[in-house]
Order: sequence, then C-alpha cells, then structure tokens
Amino acid sequence: MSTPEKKESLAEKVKRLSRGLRGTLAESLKDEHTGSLRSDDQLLLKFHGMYQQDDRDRRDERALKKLERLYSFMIRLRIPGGMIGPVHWEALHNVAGQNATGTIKITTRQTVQLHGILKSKIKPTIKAFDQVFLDSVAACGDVNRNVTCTANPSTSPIYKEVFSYAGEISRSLLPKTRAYYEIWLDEEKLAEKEEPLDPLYKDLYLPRKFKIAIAIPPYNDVDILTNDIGLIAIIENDVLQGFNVSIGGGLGTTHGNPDTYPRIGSVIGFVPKKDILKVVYEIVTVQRDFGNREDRKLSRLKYTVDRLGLDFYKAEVEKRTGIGFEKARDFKFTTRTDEFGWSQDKAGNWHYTVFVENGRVLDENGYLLKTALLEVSKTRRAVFRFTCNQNVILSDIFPKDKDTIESILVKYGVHKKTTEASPIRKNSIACVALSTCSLALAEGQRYLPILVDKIEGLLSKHNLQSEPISIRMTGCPNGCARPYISEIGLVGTAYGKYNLHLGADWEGMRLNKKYKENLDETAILGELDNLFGRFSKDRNGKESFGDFTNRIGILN
Ligand code: SRM
Ligand code: SF4
Repeated sequence: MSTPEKKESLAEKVKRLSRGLRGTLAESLKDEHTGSLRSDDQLLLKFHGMYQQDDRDRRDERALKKLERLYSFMIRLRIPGGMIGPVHWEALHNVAGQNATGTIKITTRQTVQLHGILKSKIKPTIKAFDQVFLDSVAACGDVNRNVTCTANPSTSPIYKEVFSYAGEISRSLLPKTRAYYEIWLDEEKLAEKEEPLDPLYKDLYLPRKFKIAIAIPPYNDVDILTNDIGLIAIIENDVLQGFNVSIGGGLGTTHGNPDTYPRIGSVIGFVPKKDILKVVYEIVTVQRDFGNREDRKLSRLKYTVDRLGLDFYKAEVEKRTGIGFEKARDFKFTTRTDEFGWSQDKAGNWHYTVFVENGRVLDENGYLLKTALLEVSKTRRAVFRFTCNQNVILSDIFPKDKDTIESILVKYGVHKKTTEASPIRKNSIACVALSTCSLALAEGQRYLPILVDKIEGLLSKHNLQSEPISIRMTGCPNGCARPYISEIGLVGTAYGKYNLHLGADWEGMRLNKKYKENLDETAILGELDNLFGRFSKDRNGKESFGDFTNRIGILN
C-alpha cells in the first residue's frame, strides 16, 4: 500500500513557486486599478517586511458607497538589537510624516513600523530607508525575524560584545535572494540566470515565522523564554563565556483550538561563544526539515519540539554541528521592566529610557513626544535603542552632553511623563489591534491606556498605587504583547470582551493561566477590585501580584 501524499498548503505552494520571493510583486505593484496586491503576492510581501492591511474603522462606510476597502501597507524595519543612530531617526520621522500616518510604532520586538502607506508610496518609503542603510528584509514572513537583545548598555560592561551577536545572527540567517533589491530598489535583475538556491531556506523557507532573542541576566526585558531560540548570556568576571540555549518558546494560540498553546522555552544546555552561530544555524535547519508544513497552526518550533521530544531535537542539532551541548550554567533573572530615566554605564556614558505608552511615538493632545525625539536626533548626541517593552532609550550620551538632552526632555514634558506615570502604566504593553490588524477581535493599544486609568483608581483604593504590576492586552489570542506571561493578561475574544489571565511571575519564567472568560470592562474591574483587596490584605511580605494569584488556589 502506498503512503498517502502530504497535502501542500497554499502558503507552501506560493513559496515554492515564488522564484526567490519575487512572485508577481513587481506587476502587482504597477496595477493602478486597485490599492491592493494579488493575493499570492500579499503572502510574499511579508518576507519583505510588509503587510497589506485596510482601515477597519472605515470598512462599513466604504462598503455602503460600494468602494473597495481602504488598503494600505505596514512596513516593519529589521533592526537587530534595536539600535539606530540619530540620522536614522530623523529619516524615519520624515518618512512617517510624508508617506505614512505620521505615528512611529515601537514594537514588542525592538523595532519600529509605519502604518497607512499607500501602494504608490511603498517604493519611495523603502528607498528613503535605503538611503540611510535601513531595510525591512525578513522583518516578517517564514524566516528568522528581528533578533532582539537586552536593550540598555548599562546592564553590562561587555554589553557591546553581547549586542554584536544580534547583528551577526541576523546576518547569518538572512535570505540570500536579491528580490528585495530588485523589486523595491530597482537593482538590475540577474539576467535570466537563476539565482543559486538559498543554502539555508532552499525554496520552501521555514514552515513558519522564527524568533531569536538574547538576554543579559539579571535582565529579562526581551522575555527570552517566549522565543523559538533564547540565548542567555553567561558572563563570568566580565568575560562573555557563551550562552545557555533555550528552544521552543512561543505564545500564539487560537480560540477554540485545544491543539494550540503558549509554551515557554526549554533550556537545553550551554554553548561556548565560538560555537554559537553554528548551533543557532542548525537549530533553524532542524525546524526547517522537521517542522509541520501542512497545518500552519501547528508549525512553530514549539510544536516540533513537543512532537519529536527535546532529546531528539537536541541530538539532531549535535549531529549536524558536531558540537555537544554542555550542562547549562547557573543564571538568574530579577526583572523584565525597563530602567526608566537616567542610567550610567561603567565607561561613564549616560542612557535615558523614555516611557512611550504602548510604543506610539506621535504628537498628541499637547504632548509633543515626536517633536522632542526629533530635536534630540538633531543634536546628533544620542543614539536610539528600542526595547521589547515598547520604549526607547536615548543612549550612548557623553557626560558633557547629558544636560543638553535633559533640557529637551524637560522642555517637552517627556521627563515629567516618564517620571510621573504610575508603575502599572509603565509596565503595560498593548498590541496594535484595531484599526489596522486584520486579525483583531477587540481593541489593544487604543483601549489599554483608558482601562489603566480605571485600574489606577482601584490600586489607589487598596493602597497599592506603587505596585509595578505587569499588565498586557492583545486584541486576539496571537499574543503579540506577550499577555500569557504577564501578571494580568487580557486577551481579546470579541469587541469589548477579554479573557483574564493571572499568575505569571515577575521575572518571565512562568506562564499565567486563564482565570475568567469573555469579561467586559465592568467585569474586569470588578474582578481586579476584589483581587487587589485580597492582595493588599493577604500577601506574603513583598510577594508580587502574579505570585499571589498563583499561590491562593484560584487558578486550576
Ligand atoms: Fe504579532 C501576527 C503585530 C509581536 C505573535 N502580529 C501579527 C500581525 C502581523 C497580524 C497579521 O498577521 O496580519 C500584526 C500586525 C498588526 C499591525 O497592524 O501592525 C502583528 N506582532 C505585532 C506587533 C507589531 C505588536 C506590537 O504592537 O508591538 C509586534 C511586532 C514585533 C516585531 O517587530 O517583529 C508583534 N507577535 C508578536 C509577538 C511578541 C514577540 O515576538 O515577542 C508574538 C508572540 C510570540 C510568538 O511569536 O509566539 C506575536 N503575531 C503573532 C502571531 C501568532 C503566531 C503563532 O505562533 O501562532 C500572529 C499570527 C500569525 O502569525 O499567523 C501575529
Ligand atoms: Fe493583531 Fe492579535 Fe497581534 Fe494584536 S495580538 S496585533 S490583534 S494579531
């Protein structure tokens, strides 16, 4: 009896036939009859760091007028380790104003994205970025995405060395196709000659998106264990020895599909720094060869690991690299929050972490954050480092320039906002959700600040206003704000309704659990009021809210 043929999914077919991610993107782009791209090209577009979207707030109005949806594009930059210079920021500021909505969105993976770019403005936008050596290659799609790294240089005297691995890993895992340069930057085509097959991605690329992060203990600002690969820097006597490696982290789930689940990464051993690039590369090839290519809901590395077993996965990587994993070294995380305001590194340079609520940089309601950051960039005296908590660090400032930067932050009220925002607000993260995300079931970044206003009132009522409780909200179960690893997680189920998750720890080593389903605002506030009351009375010493809700037996 012959074995049944595996069914090729549409995504796999589109990738296979794409001629190195080119598809018919160039032709689609020229079609002036629609603001949209052909459907296969929309899929390929992601590998170039872009998404086709439409303004969901205007769908009904446009449908009534029999107009096509108001299509536009989101472009996400690839910024390994999240650092750009002042010249880049100024360019970004200008492009955001000229070609996009004006808002610069700092994402939960330490990069930025612009929304609302019309089809005709894609090429000019990519060209403007290219002029300052920024690109969006592989910022999305079934490839390795932006490599993140602990953001603040004052975390370690050898920060620069650890940070450099983000760039090296990103480069070693970039797709080799020149499609991006041909389509968006008019690079001359490679005659009719076929490009050589990509040695890593072949013609099918990975089964699904792939994410890598680097953390410098005790800081876990990158939420290391939520990544497909987590590299935990092991530093002894100020010398980088290598990395503990975790595999199989990932958060996306689907409501009503019990086969999907969030998973935190498993630490499988220690690798000396000289071998780390090779080991990372082969962890990716094992996922490429063994990952599920039939069901995209079950194709992330976490499912491959659970299907094959950790021991098998590890042995396969050892076989391919010829390098054995050593026993994992001791490490300890103590925090995931950003260190707001000024911090100084061992070399004496200064870094100022600006609080950016939900990563949205814009001038709004008299608060001129975007203008302030432009003015900082124009001094050329600070670089910009994005954090996975959606904030920005004005960084690498010489002592002689500190006052100049501070005076700008004071003038525009940025220092006041950063100092005076409540601890819970500074520990809040929301995903984009409506109106651009096509997968959103509920609001994210437009609603969380309003809800936090009300939660602040409850915390004050119970004398808990100084508690830095982490709260994260997403408009759907995909988990873009990492809500499954926060002390209070709110996961959208329908417009105005959220599942309430509780019980994750402060350090990012334990997932939370679903406590109640489909709560509206009144019900969320009612539950929190009750829990905060119990917390203020019954907590053990300095116990965190997450540890408290995990301990008292309310979560199954
Ligand atoms: Fe995400 C899909 C936004 C971080 C899990 N994510 C999307 C899309 C592209 C929707 C889509 O596919 O059409 C969202 C675009 C919204 C918009 O309008 O801009 C989107 N994700 C984001 C960002 C911008 C959220 C934010 O507000 O910061 C983050 C961009 C990060 C970056 O710079 O690369 C973002 N997404 C994450 C994270 C957090 C992380 O990586 O640390 C996760 C959970 C971790 C993980 O991957 O498991 C995440 N996004 C997803 C998923 C679920 C994947 C899964 O395994 O099931 C999807 C849906 C999908 O891939 O099918 C998704
Ligand atoms: Fe969109 Fe869902 Fe991600 Fe939020 S969590 S940005 S709603 S995909």
